[in-house]
Amino acid sequence: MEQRLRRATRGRVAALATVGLMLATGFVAGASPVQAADTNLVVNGGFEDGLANWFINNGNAADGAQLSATSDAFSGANAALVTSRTTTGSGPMQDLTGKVQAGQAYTLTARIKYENESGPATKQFFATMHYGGGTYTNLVSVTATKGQWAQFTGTFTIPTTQSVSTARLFFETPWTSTPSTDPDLHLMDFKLDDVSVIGAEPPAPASKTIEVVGKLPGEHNPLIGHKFGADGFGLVHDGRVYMYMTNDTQGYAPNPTTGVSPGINYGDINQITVISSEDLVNWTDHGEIQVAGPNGVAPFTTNSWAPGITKKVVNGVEKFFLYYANGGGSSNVITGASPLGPWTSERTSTLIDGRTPGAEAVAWKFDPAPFVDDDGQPYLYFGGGPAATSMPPAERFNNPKNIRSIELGDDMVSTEGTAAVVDAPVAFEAGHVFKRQGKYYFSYSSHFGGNDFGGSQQPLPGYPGGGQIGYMISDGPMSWPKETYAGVLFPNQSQFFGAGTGGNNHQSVFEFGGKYYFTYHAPTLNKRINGNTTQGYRSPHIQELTFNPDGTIQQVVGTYAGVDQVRDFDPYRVFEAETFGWSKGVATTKVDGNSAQFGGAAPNLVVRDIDNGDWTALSSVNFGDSGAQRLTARVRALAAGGQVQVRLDDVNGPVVGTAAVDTPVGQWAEVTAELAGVSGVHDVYFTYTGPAGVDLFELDNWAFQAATLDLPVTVTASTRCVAGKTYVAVQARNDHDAPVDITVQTPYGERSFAAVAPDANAYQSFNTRAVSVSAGSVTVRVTGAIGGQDVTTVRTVQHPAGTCGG
Ligand SMILES: [Ca+2]
Ligand SMILES: [Ca+2]
Ligand SMILES: [Ca+2]
Repeated sequence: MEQRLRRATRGRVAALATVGLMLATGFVAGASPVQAADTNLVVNGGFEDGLANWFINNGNAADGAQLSATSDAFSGANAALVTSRTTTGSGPMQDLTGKVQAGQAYTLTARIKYENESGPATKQFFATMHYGGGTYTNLVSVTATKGQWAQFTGTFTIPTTQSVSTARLFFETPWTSTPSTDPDLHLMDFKLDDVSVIGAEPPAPASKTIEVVGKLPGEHNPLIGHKFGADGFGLVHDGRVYMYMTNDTQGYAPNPTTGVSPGINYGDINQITVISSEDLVNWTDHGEIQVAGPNGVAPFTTNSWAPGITKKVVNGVEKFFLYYANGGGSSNVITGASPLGPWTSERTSTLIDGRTPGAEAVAWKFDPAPFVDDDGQPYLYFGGGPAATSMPPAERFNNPKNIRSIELGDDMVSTEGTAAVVDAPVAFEAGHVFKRQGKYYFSYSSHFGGNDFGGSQQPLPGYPGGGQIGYMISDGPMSWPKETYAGVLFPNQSQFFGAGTGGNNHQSVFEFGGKYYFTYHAPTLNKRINGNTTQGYRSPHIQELTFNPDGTIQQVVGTYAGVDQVRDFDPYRVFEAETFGWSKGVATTKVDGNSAQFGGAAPNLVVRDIDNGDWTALSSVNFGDSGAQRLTARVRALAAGGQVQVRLDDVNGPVVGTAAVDTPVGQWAEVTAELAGVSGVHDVYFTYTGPAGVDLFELDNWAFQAATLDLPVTVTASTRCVAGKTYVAVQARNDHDAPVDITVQTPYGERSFAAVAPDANAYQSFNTRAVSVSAGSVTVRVTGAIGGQDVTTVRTVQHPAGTCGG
C-alpha cells in the first residue's frame, strides 16, 4: 500500500518525495485490493447537475478559489472549472464521509485538463483525501499535457487504522509552501470531469437511536428523550412555544457495541434543532435546519451554535430572524418566513465579526441574542470568552467586559452604530435580554476562572461563582454598568442533577400565558444513557421564573419535574406522530412533503426505528365526556404483523384499541383502531408490537375521532280515531339529565317544545284530516348540551297505519 500522510506544513515535504517515486506508474496501486462491489460513491461526478455536491476545498482558510461550471466538458454538457487558486490545495472537493471505509480498496477515475498559455508543457495533478485536521493522503496522480484531457486511473486502499470520520476528496497540484512565487507553475486554472470512486457500498450508518427512556413518564424535563439539544432559545408565536437548539445529536455516534459515544465535537455542528409545544410537556419535533456548511442556508458559515430568534414586521411582512454563532469567531443571521421556515440568507457574509465597531476586543464574537423593544427598536447581545490581557488580573476576573450590545438595523440583518460594553460580573458568554414591567433584564453565563481570566482569583462579594447564570436589571437596553448586577438567577445545574451534569450553561427567558419561563440545558439524557460519565451531549430544560415584588428574580431550582402542563392536549384533529410527552426507543427523520398539522412550508417528520416494545406517549389528553370512538394513523408498514395499541395512563395499562398495520409493505396508508371507553383526561400511550428484530413501520400523523354525541330520548308514534278522522300521536320523553328542546315533525304538522324537563314528555296529536292513513314516519329533533357541548339528536320512527273505518 502506498498511502502517505502529510501534515499541511512540516510532514508534507517528506511525503511528496515518496509521491515522486510513484509518478512513473501514473497512479498509486494497492498491493492486493479487496474485491469491491461496483458502487460509485461520487455524486454528480460528470458535473451534469452543475456544481451540485461539489464545493471548493475549504480545508484551510487560505484555500479560497472559484468553482464554476464550464461547457468545455470531456463528456456530456458540463465540466467543472477552478479559477483564482491561492494554494496548491485549491480545487474541487466532494465529501465522501460515511461512504468510504477503512480497509477497503477503491478505484478512482477522473479527467483533468489545464490550458494556461504561460503554464508548463506538462503538469502533475493529485486526487487527494483530506481526513480532517492535518491528515491528507494523495490517492492517485496523473501527469497531464497542456491543453489535453488527462485521465486519472488508479486504486487506493484506505489503511485499517485510518479514521474516516472525515473523508473529503479533492483535486490539486503538488504542494509547495509559497506557490505565489510562481503562479504559472503552481496555481493554474484547471477543469475536471467524469470523477468516480468505485468500491464497496457505503456502510449502513450506525444507529443513533436513544434506546433508554430519557424523559421519564410523569416528568417534564428534559423536554424530549429521543434526541439532544443545547442552548435552547424560546420563541412564542401564535399560542405555541418554539425552542431552537444547537443540534448536539449531529455528531452523536454511540459505539454499536458499548453504546457509548465519543465526546461531543462542536466542530461537527452546523444544524439547529427545532421543537414546539402548546402545553410545554408534549413537544413536536420539527427536525433540523441545515444552517451552515456547503449545503447550508448560509454556506459562508461553518457552524451554527447557540441560536437566538425573534420576529419583526419588515416592510409589512412578518419575518423570523434566527441568529447563531459561526463557531467562536463570528455570528450570523438567517431569515424565516415562519417559525418553521422556509429559511433564506439575506447576507453573503457574517453579521458580527472582527470588523463590527466596538467588538474588536471581544475574543469570541458569538452567542448572539436578539431583543426587540416595545418601540420596535431591535438590539443584539453577543460575545464572550477570555478577557483582554491588558486588564489587571482582578478586573479580568471580575469585570472582563467581554460581552456587547449593539443596535440592529430595521432590516434585522445589519448592525448600526458601535457596540457597547455589557459589564457583567465574572461574565463568560450567553448574554440574553428580556423586558418586564419597563425594566430590562440581562442574563449571562459566568466563567470558571483560570488563565483566560487572570489566573486564580476570588470573585468579589456577591459576584457569581463558576458556571452560574447571573443577571442584571437596567432602565435601558444598551446601559449595563456593573452596578446593574442583581445576583445569581440559576446556580450550576450540577447542583440539581448531580455528577456528570456540570459545565457551562446557556439560558433564555420567554413569557407564555402570563407566566415567565427560564430555559437552560443539562446533560440529563446523556446521563440516563451512560450514567455519571457523560460525553457532553446536552438536553433542554424549562423551569418557571418568578419575581419578587421589587422586580428581582427568585433563584430558579432545577428539577426533573419541570413546569406544569399549561393546557390539556386536544386529540380531535390531525396531529404529527412526532409529538411526544414521553417515548422509548424511537427516532425521527425528515421526509418530503409538508406537515399535515403545520401545513405551508413546514417540514414534516416521521417516527422511525419502531421495534416491538417501543412506545410514544402524550401527556394529559382531554377526550371530553363523550370520548373518542376511533384513532386513525398514517403509517408505512415495513414488516407484516405490526400493531399500534392504545393504552391509557400507563405503558402497561389496559389496551383500549388496536390498529393492525396490515397495509402493503413500503406504502403509506391509513389504519384505524376502534376505541372503547376512552373519555375524560388521560395520558395516552401508543405501544408498538410485532415480530421482534425488525423495524415494524413508520408513523406520520394521528387523528382521534370523537364519539357521536347523542341525547337520550324515547320516541313513540301511534294512530287513533277522533270524530271520524285519524290522528297521528307522537310522544318524546326526555331521558337526558338536563332540559332539552324537542321539535316533532310529521306530514300533518310540526310542533316545538322548549326546555322539556328531565323525564318529562313532549306530546302532540296531529289531525291527518283523513279517515285512514297508511304507515309513515315522524321525525323528532332534540337539542341540548352534553358536557358543555351543543348537541342535536334526530330520531325518525314509524307510525302504524290507522283508520276510523269499520
Ligand atoms: Ca461532464
Ligand atoms: Ca427502536
Ligand atoms: Ca409527521
